[in-house]
Amino acid sequence: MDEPIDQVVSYHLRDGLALIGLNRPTKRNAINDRLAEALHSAVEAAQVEAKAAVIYGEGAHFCAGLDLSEHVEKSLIAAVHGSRRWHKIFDGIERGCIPFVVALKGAVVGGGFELAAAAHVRVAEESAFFALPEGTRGIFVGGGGSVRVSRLIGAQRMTDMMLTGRSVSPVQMEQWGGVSYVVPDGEALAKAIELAQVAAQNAPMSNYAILNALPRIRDMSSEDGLFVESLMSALTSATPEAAERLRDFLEKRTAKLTAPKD
Ligand code: 1HE
Repeated sequence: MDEPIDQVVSYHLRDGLALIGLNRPTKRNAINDRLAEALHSAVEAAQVEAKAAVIYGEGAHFCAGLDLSEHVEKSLIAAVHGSRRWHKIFDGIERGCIPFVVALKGAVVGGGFELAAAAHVRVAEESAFFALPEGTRGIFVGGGGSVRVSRLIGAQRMTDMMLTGRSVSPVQMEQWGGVSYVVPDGEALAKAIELAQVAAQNAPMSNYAILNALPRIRDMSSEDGLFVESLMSALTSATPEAAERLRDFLEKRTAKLTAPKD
């Protein structure tokens, strides 16, 4: 498949990578029900067709969060169902079969930050700004942020962001652990693609373990986590890919690790 899933989300398959674009730039890629469902379809397609995926925003912003114009019309129960639906869609990103890298610029706000937090690697341009203005809007996070964002940057920093509604710079966010890379404007998508290509080369079982075992182990006691780690370690070691890759190293057919350039 290499066509828009819906006009509000673009989907392109390039050399085993799925490129998923939030495509509602006139509304700053705010997530309405239609965009959420189109994103879900794109994520599902990527899990089947690609070895890794990149999510980015069309236009000057990554995502302005929940579409407030649609939300204001919703009944109490529809709002609960809507939030639970976001949880399912974002869980599909976080705990699926392939790595997701997000390329961030402009507004990474509310639900946009929650979406970014569900991905595995975050790259931000210098123009990016992060905010959780739910408090000022009279609502609360509903896309998994109270779990993912608070674990990513710490509950106290998230509390500060929600109480004050302040914007946080990418450099500050990198210091907080919320993003892993800060790049000049215009370069986030290329960097995200480069990182996704690297992750796509890993053994599939290793990537599956990284995506699915790590977040679960984080939620376990130390004792249970170490036990599951041992099982996962043995399982990955028992695959043919591991045998081949270990032999390649021992017989000096792989590049050595080097110190970082920067
Ligand atoms: C929107 C939305 C939106 C823009 N829902 N329509 N999110 C927020 O509180 C962020 C609200 N948005 C903004 O603060 C600004 O729009 C931006 C800083 C992101 C961009 O500013 P700017 O000057 O480039 O654009 P704009 O003129 O403010 O917006 C362009 C259009 O997008 C305009 O519509 P128009 O019909 O007047 O052209 C805006 O109304 C529209 N727009 N953002 C609906 N969010 C699951 S719980 C998650 C809870 C949250 O995500 S809360 C955070 C919500």
